[in-house]
Amino acid sequence: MSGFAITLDRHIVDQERNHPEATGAFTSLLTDISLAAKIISYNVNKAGLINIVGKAGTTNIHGESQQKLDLFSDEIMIKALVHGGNLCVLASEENPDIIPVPQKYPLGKYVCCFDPLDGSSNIEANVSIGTIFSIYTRITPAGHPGTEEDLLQPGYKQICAGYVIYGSSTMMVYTTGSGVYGFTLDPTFGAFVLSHDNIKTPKKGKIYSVNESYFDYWDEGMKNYVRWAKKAVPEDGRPLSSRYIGSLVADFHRNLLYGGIFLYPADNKSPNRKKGKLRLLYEANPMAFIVEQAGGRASDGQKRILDIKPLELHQRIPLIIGSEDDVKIAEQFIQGKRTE
Ligand code: AHM
Ligand code: MG
Repeated sequence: MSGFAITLDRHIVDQERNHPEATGAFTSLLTDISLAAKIISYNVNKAGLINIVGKAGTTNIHGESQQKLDLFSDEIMIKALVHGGNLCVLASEENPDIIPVPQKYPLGKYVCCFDPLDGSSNIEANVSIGTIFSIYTRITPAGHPGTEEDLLQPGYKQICAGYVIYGSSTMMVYTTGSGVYGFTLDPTFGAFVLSHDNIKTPKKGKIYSVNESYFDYWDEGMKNYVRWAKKAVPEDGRPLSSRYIGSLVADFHRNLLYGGIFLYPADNKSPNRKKGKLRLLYEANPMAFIVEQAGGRASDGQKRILDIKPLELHQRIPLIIGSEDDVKIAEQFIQGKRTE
């Protein structure tokens, strides 16, 4: 290897240097997130060996059964992030309410939303899962605890978003609004090392990722899009290939690198799925920020995800995300502007 490996810590410092007003708090916050990621990664890797897989016997606000590793990861994220004096309030997919910073710690100017362990229903099958996070600057006055208002900002106000994928290797992918960078955890010395510089997603892909078992519950536009995607028209690259892991971080990461589209639309399977399944704050917004920075596109089928003003912490949103051309075509079908 020529030169010195670029570690995540070094990369973050370089990014912060581009902002003369920066105080180092942002670097410190991302370092805390990467520490939590290493601890979660270590435990995910040895999950089968210790009594940490399986259901915890509780459900979250969405009525979904919580896994022991969900709760463990949630606790690790909170403990790693609240002590540093960088945050004023947090929100997690696994917690019904906002998470205040305990009084014994100083308050900071940032706000963090996260999904501690996305795709956790796949844990026992050893499928890749991940942690997703999103950072904003507070909008309420400094010196007081942050409020829900700080957390309910539209996605375009994110100053940073990222995910950690616990796969065949552990990777962190993040953006601060000037490109997308991927770092692989080198287990020999415990550092994330730059492995994917300035990631750009292909303008058009060959993959569509969707849980097609909900086909009968979709509206006609969505059905027409999937009919179109699977139709054999070799001259325009169809049929697209179907790939669906059922773990957003893994499906998104593959499509980001190879090109393609991921869809989790609304369906009428049950009343709480009228806006899809995925959450705006913890899943859609961070992934939308990343994909746009990589040259892709994200919408709910009608509007850009990043322009949507959240109304509640656990708001669900249909998510159509990936290569620009593919997402544009899906939007045309969903909006009824084309049927074939
Ligand atoms: P989770 O946050 O409870 O893990 O749920 C989100 C996951 C995503 O990772 C994935 O894209 C989706 O749920 C899969 O849902 P389905 O099983 O309905 O296809
Ligand atoms: Mg999730």
